[in-house]
Amino acid sequence: MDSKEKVLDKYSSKVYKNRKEHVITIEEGEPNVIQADTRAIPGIMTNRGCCYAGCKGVVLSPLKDVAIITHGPIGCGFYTWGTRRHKAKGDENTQSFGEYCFSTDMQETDIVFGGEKKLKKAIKEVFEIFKPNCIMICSTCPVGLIGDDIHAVAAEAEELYGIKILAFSCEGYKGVSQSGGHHIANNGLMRSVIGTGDAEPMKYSVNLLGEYNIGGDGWETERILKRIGYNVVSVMTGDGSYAELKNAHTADLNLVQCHRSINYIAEMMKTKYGIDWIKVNFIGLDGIKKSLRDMALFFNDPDLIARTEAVIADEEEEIAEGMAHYKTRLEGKTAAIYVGGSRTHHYINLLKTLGVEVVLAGYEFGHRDDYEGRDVLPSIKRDADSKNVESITVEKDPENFKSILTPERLEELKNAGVHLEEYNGLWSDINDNTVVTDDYNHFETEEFLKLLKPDIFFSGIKDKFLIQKSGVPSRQLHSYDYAGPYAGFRGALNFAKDITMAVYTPAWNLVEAPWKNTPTLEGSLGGTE
Ligand code: CFM
Repeated sequence: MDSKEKVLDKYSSKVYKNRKEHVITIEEGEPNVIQADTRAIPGIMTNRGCCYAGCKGVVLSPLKDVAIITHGPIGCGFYTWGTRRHKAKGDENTQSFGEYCFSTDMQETDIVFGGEKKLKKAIKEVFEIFKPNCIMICSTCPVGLIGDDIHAVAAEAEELYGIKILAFSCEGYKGVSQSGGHHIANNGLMRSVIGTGDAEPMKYSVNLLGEYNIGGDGWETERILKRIGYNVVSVMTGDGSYAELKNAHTADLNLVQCHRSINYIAEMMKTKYGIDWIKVNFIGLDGIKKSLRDMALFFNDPDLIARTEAVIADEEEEIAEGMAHYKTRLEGKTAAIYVGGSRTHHYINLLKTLGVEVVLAGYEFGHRDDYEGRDVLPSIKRDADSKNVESITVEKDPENFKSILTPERLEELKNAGVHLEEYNGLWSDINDNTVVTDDYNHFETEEFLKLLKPDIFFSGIKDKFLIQKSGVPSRQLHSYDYAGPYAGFRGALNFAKDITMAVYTPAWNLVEAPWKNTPTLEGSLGGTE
């Protein structure tokens, strides 16, 4: 392989001017500034999702006891039906609508004459058939364009049926899934759901924020937390529920798994309820161990600390042999990893454990703080594009506010390496000389495949096939290609097994494209004339 410098030189000559600041090589001792969180370029085959995808698909859908009605043409509802694999299970106390897809299925006549009537009818139908405790309405592009007032419909229906009905104006065109969609959904939950429950506070209680239970990740994380003795009040939002989320304000500590989608909610809960947050990572052995130890130190109970160590030792032993085996197969391989706004960071420590070097990394829609760390936040100038991002302010809730750490304890924690309300970003995970691209496109994917020749590519669903067909195996880290869980100790072993199979089965590299061997028409014996 060419040296990294040469690689980027070659690449730079082809890169468009407006992309130059989005593509950098990490250099030791340099500030490593990257351009991020800008709008997708019109006409480009972007890997990103839309505002509706971020609101309905990412944040709200995993709330299992909520019937979510997509107000719009059927395609939007259909595309967000089951594809993300945020698993959910109901029980005798909790309804689960995870298998359903509710939509108003707008037609041309609704676009011309207005869709509010149809929406009212849909709410009535859902209420009468399913009797949910909460209905949410998510609007798609045409709804915003024709001006249906979904909020008025929701308010009227709430009164009529006596259940919670919330509306989200998350029309796809408002922006990228994260910039528009996550914020609209999360802010709605902060405003109307969190803090409305009356459960009693529990000991060692935590909320798991930014964990969406893709392929069962959240279940594996919860299994470990419960084994140690934590009470998980709510998960926001993987296999989560409206019923649990109402009591999220009673937790002692917020654990932030996906920084991109939820950091501002953690901050708001700190302001409003005094709940501290720590950045955790339950993917990869180093990440899990650091997270569990930080949590134990936060609660500072000798029993909890001892149980944490015992569980770590036990879980690690269970997978040790398998991990060592897969490491022998993977050591020295190279990987490219490019996911939405957090997972690139989540997986790098796991890849390192398996001896895999990351040569190309990036996010679809991470912000500069996801790359460079939260210290950079004050210096980020929000541009005109960010006016689409809804932001709300909250105030201290005198009834529910608590502060469980003394200033002395805070200092002790800092000295022990437990940093509350902090995150150092992707830079702290990756090696010098790694190439990083923000919001990369198909053209760049092809270029990097040729230049960096990774052994495996962790991609999204849109770029996956292009990569596979070029002969490089791709595992996509959004829905895990029907596999998982990858979180926790057992998940690490699943991951090691799956990527070993992928690396040693580069199927498209083993076949010759039929047209490469087909004789030209002139030389063909089988011509039709
Ligand atoms: Fe957070 Fe996610 Fe991600 Fe995200 Fe996503 Fe996802 Fe993702 Mo797909 S909330 S930022 S908007 S970790 S759906 S579970 S995998 S792009 S890296």
